[in-house]
Amino acid sequence: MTARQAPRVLSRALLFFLAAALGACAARPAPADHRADWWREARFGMFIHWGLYAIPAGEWDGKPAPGTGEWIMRNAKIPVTQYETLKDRFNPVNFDAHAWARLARTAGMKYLVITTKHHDGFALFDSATSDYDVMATPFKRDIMAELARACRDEGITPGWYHSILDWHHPDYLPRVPWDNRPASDADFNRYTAYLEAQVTELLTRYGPIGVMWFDGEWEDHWNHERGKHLYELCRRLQPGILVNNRVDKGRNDMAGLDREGEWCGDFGTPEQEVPSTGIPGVDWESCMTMNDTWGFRADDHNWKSATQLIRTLCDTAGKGGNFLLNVGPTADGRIPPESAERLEAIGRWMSVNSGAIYATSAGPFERLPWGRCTSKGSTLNLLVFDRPESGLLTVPGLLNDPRRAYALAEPDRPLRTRREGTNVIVDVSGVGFDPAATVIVLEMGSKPKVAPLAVTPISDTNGVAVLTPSNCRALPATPAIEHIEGVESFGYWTGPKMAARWRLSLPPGEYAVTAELACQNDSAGNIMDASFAGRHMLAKVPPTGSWQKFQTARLGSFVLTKAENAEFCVTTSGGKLAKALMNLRKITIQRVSPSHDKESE
Ligand code: FHN
Repeated sequence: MTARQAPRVLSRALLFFLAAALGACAARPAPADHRADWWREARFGMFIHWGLYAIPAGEWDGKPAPGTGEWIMRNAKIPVTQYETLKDRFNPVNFDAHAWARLARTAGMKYLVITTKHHDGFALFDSATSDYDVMATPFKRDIMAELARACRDEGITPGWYHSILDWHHPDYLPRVPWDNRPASDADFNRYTAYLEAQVTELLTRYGPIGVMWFDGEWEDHWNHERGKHLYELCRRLQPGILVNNRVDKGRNDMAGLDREGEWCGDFGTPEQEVPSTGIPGVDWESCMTMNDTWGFRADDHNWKSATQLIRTLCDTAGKGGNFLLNVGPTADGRIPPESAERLEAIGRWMSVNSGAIYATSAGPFERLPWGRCTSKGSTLNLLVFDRPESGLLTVPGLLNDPRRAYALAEPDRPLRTRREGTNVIVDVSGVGFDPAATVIVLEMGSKPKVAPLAVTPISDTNGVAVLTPSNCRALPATPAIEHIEGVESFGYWTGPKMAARWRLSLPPGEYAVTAELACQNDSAGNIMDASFAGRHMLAKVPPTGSWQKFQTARLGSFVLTKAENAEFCVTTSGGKLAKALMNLRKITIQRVSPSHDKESE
């Protein structure tokens, strides 16, 4: 812990203990709070989206419905009374809780989070508070009870997903647009009591639960006060439980980490993406589908490969986060074969390499050209995606020498290493490479010392530097990187301290700076601060019509009288930010006229 972090961690620990004493929710489990130890060590879990929506499986009235399978009620505009008749057809005769838990275990997953109720309001457990549950179906078996038991038999920690949003319950607000039940009959306090009653059932009837994974917190009737009350309920019922940040209102949309401020929830929940950097001291878990849908769609064949999924696991662990990988079972209770095949392949990889994933922390490198890295004490696990053609693996910026190097799959065969300046070179020519990722272990014997990322040089030929998310520094507080029309851009820029940074070396000259940015009109007007080598350019972010409509804006200019090797940084000026700063696709720095270098005069 650096001195800079100490006050923050100390205050967080103090906050946590104060909060625990007062029954308030803490923003994050302080390091002294060991609730999350098992979860941090687990690194890998199974997400299961299962419910009535698996019956239509993405099709309604003979037509494919837009969107993901579990949203069919909303996306196909199915009236409540029509959708709820699906319960009369829910009879998953092939459901085998032990087979599901065993598949998770053999894949190397340590916990499992299943939808106890999704947005459609249907409960997969025997709820005393509702007739809209699994006991009202031909199946008449409590799925949560069977799965909790099977998880424990297989050594998997059970977790519950539960949706705050509910398109079925008459007291939930807002109504979905085509729901003609009068909103005046709804009482959202009564709905909140119902929600808390079901959560109480889930946390008092099925034994110890590892995680309460809330979702659907984004609509307006749900607020911080309700989220805080729900978080405290979960902690009262099971003090050791972890509750995700979607219990409250602090989530930064799909980027998943919290906006500034003290919000309830023990970990951030990036969705369908991995944050560009890990954030020291923040617990987060990326949840992801194997194809494009959470709930089963018969027509979704866009499966990610096992290699992609293994590399995503390496990416999340390498940045100090967890990976929650989804399966969407069919209506009759089967895990789709494409999902099972991928999980078995991941399991084969984990059977050799789990030591580089479980109980690890983020690696010390900002970026690695050939893969990722996790650390465990003074040991580095290099997760190599791309085999070096020369047979020599360059570990950039590693300033102290490893005591021993070997492939995790061949621990008895030491690998030769040597030093080249600030780099360590490992001879991996004889290593049998796994096409997904090969783990090369460096036993350092002491804390690894790593030099800052090498400078990213500007192109000297035409005096233009183009700064993008792909060549930015991977530092904490970097905004999330999303893809808009297939192009990377910084997004969810909602934190006043968020900043995009690049290493640049520029020769003397006068430079004009422009930005390709997008900003929804109601968020425009914040002041961005672009700086390089002590020169600051302040510019008001213009409205461009939407977060997807990019335009080029002039930021200003600066003069260098001598060559400068420094950081180019874009952030919010003065730390004052309303809503979000902008989406930023690139910064262009154009030399408009050379000027003399004083040293050369
Ligand atoms: O709307 C849900 C969606 O159906 C799915 O459950 C994902 C999984 O994290 N969460 C919400 C979308 O962010």
